[in-house]
Amino acid sequence: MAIPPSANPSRLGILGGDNAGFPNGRRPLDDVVDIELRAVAGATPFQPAQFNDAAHQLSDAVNANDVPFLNQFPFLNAPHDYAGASYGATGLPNTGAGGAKSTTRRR
Ligand SMILES: [Ca+2]
Repeated sequence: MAIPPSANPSRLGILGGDNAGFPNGRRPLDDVVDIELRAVAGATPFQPAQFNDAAHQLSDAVNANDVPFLNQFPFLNAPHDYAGASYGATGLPNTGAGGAKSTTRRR
């Protein structure tokens, strides 16, 4: 018997009260890092998500993609063009948001 899709999906899957999510399958919006961090620390779906213990607070502080999903197949947006990016002092590509935008392209 399949689990029906959730009308209100939670990025925390079963830990967020959404049985249609990870680990009962994996949707693109599922935050598998946060779910696994919390599960390894002892969080279970039998404790309400609002249960205020350390296991339910663990996170990698990334709660969503930085680009939206597409409305049609393949649903996942194109990856960032790191090959053509210039890099800042942090080692991350300059995106123009909050940093100096460069028009330099590597070849
Ligand atoms: Ca996360």
